[in-house]
Amino acid sequence: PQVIRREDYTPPAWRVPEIALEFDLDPARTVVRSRMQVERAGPGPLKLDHGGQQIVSIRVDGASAEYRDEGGRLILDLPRDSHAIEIVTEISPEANTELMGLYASGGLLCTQCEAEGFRRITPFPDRPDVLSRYSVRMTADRVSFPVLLANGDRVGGGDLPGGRHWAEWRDPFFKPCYLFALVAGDLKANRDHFTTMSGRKVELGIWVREADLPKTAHAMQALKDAMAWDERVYGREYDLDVFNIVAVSDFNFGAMENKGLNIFNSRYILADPETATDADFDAIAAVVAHEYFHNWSGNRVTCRDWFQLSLKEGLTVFRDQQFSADHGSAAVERINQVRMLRAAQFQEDAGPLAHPVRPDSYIEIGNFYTATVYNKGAELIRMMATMLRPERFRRGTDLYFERHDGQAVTCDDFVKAMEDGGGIDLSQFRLWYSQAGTPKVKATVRQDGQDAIVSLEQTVPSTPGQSDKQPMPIPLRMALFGAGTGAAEAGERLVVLDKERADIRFEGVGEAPVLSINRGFSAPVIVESDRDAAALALLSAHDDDPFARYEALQQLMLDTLIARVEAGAAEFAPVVDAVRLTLENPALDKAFVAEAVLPPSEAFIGDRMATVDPEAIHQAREALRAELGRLLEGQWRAAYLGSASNRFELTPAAKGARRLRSIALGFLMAGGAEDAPALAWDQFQGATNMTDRQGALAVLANSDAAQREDALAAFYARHKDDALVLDKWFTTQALSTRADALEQVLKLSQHPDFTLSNPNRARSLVGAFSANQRGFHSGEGRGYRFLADNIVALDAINPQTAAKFVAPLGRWRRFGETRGALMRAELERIVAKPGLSKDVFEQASKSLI
Ligand code: DPP
Ligand code: ZN
Repeated sequence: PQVIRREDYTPPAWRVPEIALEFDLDPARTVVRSRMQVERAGPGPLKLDHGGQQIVSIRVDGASAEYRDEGGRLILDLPRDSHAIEIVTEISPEANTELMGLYASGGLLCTQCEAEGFRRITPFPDRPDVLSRYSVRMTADRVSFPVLLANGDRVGGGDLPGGRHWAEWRDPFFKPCYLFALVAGDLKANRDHFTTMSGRKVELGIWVREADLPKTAHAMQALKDAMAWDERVYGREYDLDVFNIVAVSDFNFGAMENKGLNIFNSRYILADPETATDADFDAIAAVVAHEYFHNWSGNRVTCRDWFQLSLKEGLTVFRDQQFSADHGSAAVERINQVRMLRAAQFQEDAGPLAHPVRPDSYIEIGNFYTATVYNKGAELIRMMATMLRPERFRRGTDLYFERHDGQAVTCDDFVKAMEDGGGIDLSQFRLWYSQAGTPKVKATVRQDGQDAIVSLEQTVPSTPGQSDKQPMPIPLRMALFGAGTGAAEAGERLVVLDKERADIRFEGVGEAPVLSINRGFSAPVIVESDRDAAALALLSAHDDDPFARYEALQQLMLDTLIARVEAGAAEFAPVVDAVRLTLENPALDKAFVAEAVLPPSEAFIGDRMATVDPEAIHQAREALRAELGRLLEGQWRAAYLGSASNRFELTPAAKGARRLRSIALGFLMAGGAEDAPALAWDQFQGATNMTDRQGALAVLANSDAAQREDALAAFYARHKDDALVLDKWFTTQALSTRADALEQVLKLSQHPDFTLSNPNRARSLVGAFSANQRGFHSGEGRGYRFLADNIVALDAINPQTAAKFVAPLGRWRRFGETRGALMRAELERIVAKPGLSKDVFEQASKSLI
């Protein structure tokens, strides 16, 4: 397959200022007529990407035209500087299992065009730097498809003979074709409105199947909150008279920011207390906000080419993170963001698929919707914001939006706007966009008379294709605390480590102070320090930065668990004491306590070890959980009973209480409290909301309790008709920490409700299981074979989603010789498969290197 390189970028030879599309919609056979006005922008023929659909006719200025087909591209040599092109094609939405382009989902017809799906609808220069004004006319059966939606505003519609009807939409804004969307179906709207800061009224609609209407209130509130927030925090106002969202059940991504017509995976819209957990509610608000924010960071200002994907995604993730922090517990939000970054992005950065935030090459762009582009990209924006401080950061974003409105630009254009608007030199900072790999910072403290000197040293590891790295500017928020007292010795300072080494002097501090570093996780790096258990315990009890406090306890647990795995023994006492103090500290809120007392995940422990022994890690972590459960039984019981709720509320306090309740239950179970299984069963049975019910189910599913089977069966019986909840049933079992998880998963893959053709369901079992470190690596390679079999099977249906499942096999170097060889063998088997998609080929072949 062909490799696309960033350095080969050339501007398009032809612009397409206007396009009028006509869809004669039918699930089996849809006719698409495209009329484009094209204008020459440079030398060369007109190149139209196409997705292999049937071409009925191509006419240039009214006459049938000559064209050649060069590997998926139609080439038209055009004599003049401006032409009218008309193309008629035929597509079959119901045969489209890739879910890219126009496809059918649960009786609806809908589109997904990012990144390169538009070409599967009609031949077009399918690249984000070709901006057009769209008008869209749809005709369809009136009974099956009473609602017809597209981007922009509805400008007309009416009935037609033969039981059909039509509607026409126009979008006044220039946009790239990846933001095109249409939806046809039997949908009902939750309608509301929002008045913008300049007093314009915007009609809002969330379109779902009628039965799902009661589950749209939370998403609607999130949308209105997001609209108000973007005005307040970034000065960004919405620009059309309508904003529609549609929920569909078959979707490759989480959601899509099409101009004025967002299309969502239903899991990020539908929620009520009976079927959605608190985490689901939070994810819905975050994704609704994310897609809405794209209207400026992505749509008004878009990407020049797909190498610049982080321009819109990194910035928009950062914006949705800020939104979530402002609407909940900022500390817990940050903890969750970092947990996610470490679980997905640090692993990616440390493996064969490592790539810079702005990649240099790809085979299939679908493979670059990654944690690096999204989440590390967001951390880059955060570092700039930290160095600039809020006011100058805002001047930078104002300049960015003003300067580039209506343009398709690069990551470098964003950085330049930050420099010009914020007044800062970011020349060296640009390395963060081009160098892959997670930097390591070594930090040590020594005394120098009355002063303390913090010595910092950075290294950036080599990654595939990048061996020689330069030092990057790393903004580190740090402070010092008195060793005996825990009192602040030196107030917080922002130090930018921009060389390989630096010594930072803190003047006039007491004896042997304790270093608090990377507070708030100010930089996406791994810090290695020589802080011992006592120092970490001190920070865990006294640090005034909540993230640093969380981090200290995590580090203490991590050091302890690694020592346990490596040396076979380690003192648990310091961890037990630190957890006790955290549980007994009345100044801490429950949401924070719940996150702080959780030991690092098995995968995260593995990431810090040279060779991962999943079973040893599991045993060590379980031993710690058992000890904590046993020795702090009274505290867990108090936390459990003190967190009962009688009324469902979505406040941070109520959510924190529910979280702590299920975590306390888990520790009581781990500690072997005799009544724990009964408590779990009672919580499961008596739950008035999904958070409590699933929390109890997970505790039981991980246990040998007699109630386990009953709980799983009851959950299934109660929710079997709700696909999103049934996904949870699969996931809970796929993530089970029990020794038989693999056997259970193999069985579940034969369950009548399991299917690969729905991406959510595929992810709920296959994707979830590959993240279960103990289960996936058990069974002498049978877990690997299960994953590979499913990748190959799914590749025939939906290559983009299949390719997302490859990464866990690519971690073969980390799991020792025996496991490594078995993992490699599966990758080789995948690569050898005839007819493999380029999506899976790229991920599997790169994973072998
Ligand atoms: N652009 C989408 C998002 O991340 C993904 N297709 O919002
Ligand atoms: Zn996005």
